[in-house]
Amino acid sequence: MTRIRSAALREKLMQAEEAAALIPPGCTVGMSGFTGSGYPKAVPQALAKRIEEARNAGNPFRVKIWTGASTGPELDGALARADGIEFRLPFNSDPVAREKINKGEMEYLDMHLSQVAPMAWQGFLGKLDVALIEVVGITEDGSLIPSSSVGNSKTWVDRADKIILEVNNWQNEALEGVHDIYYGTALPPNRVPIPLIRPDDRIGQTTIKCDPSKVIAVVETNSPDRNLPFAKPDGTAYAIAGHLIEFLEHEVKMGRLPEHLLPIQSGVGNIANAVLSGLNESRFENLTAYTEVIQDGMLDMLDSGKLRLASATAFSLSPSAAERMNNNMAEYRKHMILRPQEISNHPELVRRLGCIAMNGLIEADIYGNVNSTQIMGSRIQTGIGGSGDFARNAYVSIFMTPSTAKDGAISSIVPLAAHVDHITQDVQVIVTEQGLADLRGLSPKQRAQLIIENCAHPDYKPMLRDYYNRAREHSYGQQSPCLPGEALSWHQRFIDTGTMRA
Ligand code: 0RQ
Repeated sequence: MTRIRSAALREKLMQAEEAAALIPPGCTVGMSGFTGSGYPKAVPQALAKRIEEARNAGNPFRVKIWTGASTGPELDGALARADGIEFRLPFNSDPVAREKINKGEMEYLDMHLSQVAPMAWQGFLGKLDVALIEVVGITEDGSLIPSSSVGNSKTWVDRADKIILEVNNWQNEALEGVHDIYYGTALPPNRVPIPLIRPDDRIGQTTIKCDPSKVIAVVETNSPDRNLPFAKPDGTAYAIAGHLIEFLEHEVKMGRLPEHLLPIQSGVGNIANAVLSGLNESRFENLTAYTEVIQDGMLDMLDSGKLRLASATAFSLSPSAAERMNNNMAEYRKHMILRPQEISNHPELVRRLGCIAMNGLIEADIYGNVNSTQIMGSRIQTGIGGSGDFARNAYVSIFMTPSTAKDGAISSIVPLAAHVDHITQDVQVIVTEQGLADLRGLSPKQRAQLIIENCAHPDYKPMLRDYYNRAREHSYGQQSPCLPGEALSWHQRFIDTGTMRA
């Protein structure tokens, strides 16, 4: 049976090339997709081809792209390679797009993911011309069944002048019913509390409402989500996970966390994924997740039964895990809810539920300010993503990282972060393979000593101690002792010599 149950929308069926031809040069396209799942695959590639042909014919054009978060090589990769993206928000992990951004050839707005939909509604982002959304199917009345991510799809469908749909036959139809699309958000002064009290609560409907008169094309596809595989957890990752689990066990013992913990949030990246593997082997059970993405590690926890329920906005799975999820959707769907990212990352809900936030970082300074995004202060890696949504509002906000990067040439603990995404007040625990620093209730100087002693790599610890001691002597003030002329010299040394080592 066709997945396009609406007869009216079946009439809009066409090839990807024909649909791409309906996207006007210079326009803004709001696409589905979040961390490599549920993004449109055929029309973006056809659009990239059209852009290349136009450039060869001497009529270059580019478009502005909004998404949920990162997508896949068929979208960001293809369009960036064609030099077709003028402006991009709110998150990217595609290597080609990253290179263009870091060369200054593409504008990129890196946003808190929970704020994208509200800001679009507030009118702060400008006009949205076209929504291009991957779905699992279309119901009789033209409502949309989202696929492996929800992201900002609801908002793009509501806000765009025109809509193009990709119905992906690869996605398992059992996804129908997994989603919870909440329609109760409003702009101030009419905003009301969001009625979600437990991670399991369903507060919306399973489909996205869609005005069929706005739909200009429907394209059928049959392609898997394509995400990068995670690095296999190594000794460093296991050591980080070990310190973290010991900390959580201690918190339970002290009566500061309940036996089954509180809903966990786990960020993107290899380290966050490895920590989930550690949790899967821990004594904790009957856990819940109120998080942004369901990664491989969470899938393993669902398999083992350690995780009772995962609420998220998307999957972020390696190719093999995506196949596993897709083939066993009928079982997994009993334990999952996918929501719009405005809700999965909502500060009100993160605070109410008391999420345990666990996110990766690029570098932290000795006072606990965290840089999640910009290497040496200027080169983007991915983006802040949802880490800020969770870190500021979490019950306990944990950041984790190997103590060095690039084979030891870079210390992840530095005198001063070269860029700050999370201020010290939003960072309560820092973990490296060296150890854990519980910063709660500590002043800046107390924090500095603990971070240096517990988290820094032995190669850099003497340098950090030396810097800190001299800052205690010579700093302009003694609240957060600092030597401004020297504090960023570690980064400059790396840029000049390829290592932070003195
Ligand atoms: O680079 O791939 O070239 O080798 O950064 O580093 O150690 O594999 O760590 O995969 O856990 O990612 C912060 C990027 C960590 C991630 C970050 C280089 C390192 C490597 C990856 P290579 P690792 P992870 C909600 C949460 C922001 C978004 C977020 C992230 C690459 O956690 O994107 O938290 N966070 N979202 O070599 C130079 C340093 C470095 C460094 C690492 N100090 N200097 N390079 N790297 N530290 C979910 C969502 O928002 C969707």
